[in-house]
Amino acid sequence: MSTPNITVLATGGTIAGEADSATRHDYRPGQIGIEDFLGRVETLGIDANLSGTQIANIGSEDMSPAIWAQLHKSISAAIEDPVCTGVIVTHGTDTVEETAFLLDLTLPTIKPVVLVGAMRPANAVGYDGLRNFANAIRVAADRQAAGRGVLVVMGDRVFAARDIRKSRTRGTDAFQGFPRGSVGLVTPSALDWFGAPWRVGESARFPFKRDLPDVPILFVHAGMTPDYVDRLVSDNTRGVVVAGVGEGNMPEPVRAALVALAAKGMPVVRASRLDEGLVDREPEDDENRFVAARALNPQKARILLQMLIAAGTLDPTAIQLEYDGR
Ligand code: DAS
Repeated sequence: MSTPNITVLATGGTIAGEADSATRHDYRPGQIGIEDFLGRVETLGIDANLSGTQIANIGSEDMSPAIWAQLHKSISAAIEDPVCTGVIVTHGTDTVEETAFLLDLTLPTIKPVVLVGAMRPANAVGYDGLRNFANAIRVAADRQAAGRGVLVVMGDRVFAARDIRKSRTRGTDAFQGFPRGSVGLVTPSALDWFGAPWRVGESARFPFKRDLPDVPILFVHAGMTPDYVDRLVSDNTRGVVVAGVGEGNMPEPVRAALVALAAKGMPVVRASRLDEGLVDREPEDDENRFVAARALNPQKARILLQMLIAAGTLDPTAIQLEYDGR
């Protein structure tokens, strides 16, 4: 195999974070610049040409549409560059699932695009960033990665953007896939895929748009009253995602308030606040004009709804088809 040419786009996060000592719990994400980081990677002696660009250096809680726009532009340019074999994006772990899913919806599946992060800062004992990055190189250099959409590499596992979710606040085993688990296992010296690529050569499902419509998430809890809906929805709101209890459920008065919004043409998607919350359609959804999020968690259901509304898709039946699809 010839030496792969990988474009590395850095956005910050714990993988580029530093603490005051190797054992302190508190640290600052986004401290190490891309040149410094790639210098550390070089010491691993991996056979790959890496060219880095600093897109941002933030904790991913501050990820924004402006940074997404820059990232999308840089990845698109790299994908079109015949020299580039694959792309790696370093990213904080808190919102990596949202960035990965947004990119998955708006990039073609021609070359591998792999997001990677770390749970421990660069100078912490047991730093996982370099290993995760070495694994990401292995994935980004693999031709078979290309038809699997945007991927995320964490803790020796490869996840598809649609499935991945951060499920733990601590420890290096902090991610899970749902409804599929991981789609591959990776180490710096081996890569095993579970199954064949499924979206080979497909074009982007949605055009990238920096300005997406306002779609808030209503996090349901016991004792919720309908005035929460009024407080959440403003004149700018174009759709609502419900992080419902159980299988996308909510108190009856809250449901009635949302039915009134849906009757006026505002898309309402029922997701679940549970970590593995598959939400199917229920008989009342037809009459209520509600959509079921299926396996997407609320934060991903929100991104898909923003894309659909931006594309002018407002009909609940048409929206449902997108949530049913892969
Ligand atoms: N500080 C968080 C972030 O940037 C955590 C992390 O990267 O692990 O998302």
